Amino acid sequence: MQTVVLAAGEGTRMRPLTDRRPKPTLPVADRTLVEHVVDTATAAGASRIVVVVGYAADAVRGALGDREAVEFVTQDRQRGTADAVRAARGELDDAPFAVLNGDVLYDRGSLAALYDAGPAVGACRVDDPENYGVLETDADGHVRSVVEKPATPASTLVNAGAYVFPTAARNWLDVGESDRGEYELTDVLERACDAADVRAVAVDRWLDVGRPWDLLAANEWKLGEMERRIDGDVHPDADLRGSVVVEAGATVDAGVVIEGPALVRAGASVGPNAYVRGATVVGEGASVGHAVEVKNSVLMAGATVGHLSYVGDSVLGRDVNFGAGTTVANLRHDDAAVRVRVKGESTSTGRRKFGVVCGDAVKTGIDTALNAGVVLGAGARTDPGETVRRDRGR
Ligand code: TTP
Repeated sequence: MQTVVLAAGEGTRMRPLTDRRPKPTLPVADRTLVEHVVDTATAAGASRIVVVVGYAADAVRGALGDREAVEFVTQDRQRGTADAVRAARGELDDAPFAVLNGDVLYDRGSLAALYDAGPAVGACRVDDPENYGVLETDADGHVRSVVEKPATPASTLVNAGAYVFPTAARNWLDVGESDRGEYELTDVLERACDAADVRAVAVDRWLDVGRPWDLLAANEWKLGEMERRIDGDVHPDADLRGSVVVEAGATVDAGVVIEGPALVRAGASVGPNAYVRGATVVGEGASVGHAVEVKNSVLMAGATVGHLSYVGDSVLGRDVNFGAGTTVANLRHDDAAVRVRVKGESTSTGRRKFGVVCGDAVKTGIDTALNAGVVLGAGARTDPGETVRRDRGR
């Protein structure tokens, strides 16, 4: 099945992590987000993959450059998902085609079922359908309508953003502008539902990686699929428990405890006497110092956490430098879900435990305390001994 992967967006809700790179190139376990999408599609039966690039196109091309089945087309301006597929139209063979978002993870089995089903849309049951495109189906499981974010949803079945369109849909991409000024693929889907029997195919597992805390969930998922592998230099007094991966060129020093799933990437160093646990990635060349605890966090390449620090449920961008004794709070006194500002709006992460988000090259002074939900923009600084309660440098 020829497959179009949409990867031209900027990922504004993911800022500041996308200030210096496009969202599809954010790290998820041992590769980038868009590599997972492409690799899962290939494993599910995608024959050729046309990736639509736009914002920071070279970075996306670079991430996927060595995959033979992949071709690229450019969407000049990000004017919507139907417009993005339009950019790929000239490359499509005269045959049905699939469309996947470059920032949504699916399980392989569900994608394979979607590919087999003919005209189809991936569908999921959710508790809050009013936040999604709601699918109305008939008794045979065919989609009758798609309603975007309805006040009173007709069902709990929602559009999971994966489609197989019939050949003729190449001619249905020229939809009108939507109320929010975009050319939307859901309008193409509506047209397909009118013209053909479009099946709703249940998706077992999917994850839309839109906000910073979704990146933690994405890493939790993909780290959980990794098998234990120790290729790096591990001191005999270190204790690696469960599915821990230490890549060649990484160092784990004496007295370190790592509880899997965890990944220590090439060139990284951990310890001595550090504690790493719960779905953590220590990125390429990153450093976790003496007596540091890191829990359920993503440390991107080159990030350094100085001695006697604590990092929990957090995302640290490239080359972040935490001064010694930096402490992250990841739980509120009232036990409510931690909130984070996304595009200026306070938004619930839905997580009781969530720490901080740091853009690239943030530096904290020694003994900085960072409150739960704080976001530090790329290059932001804190003073020694400072308690940071509000976002900075965004
Ligand atoms: P969105 O999630 O709507 O956009 P985005 O990824 O840029 O993120 P944000 O809303 O935070 O700014 O897009 C869904 C997918 O479609 C995503 O993989 C990007 C892709 N896309 C394009 O390729 N071209 C476009 O014009 C748009 C709007 C999205």
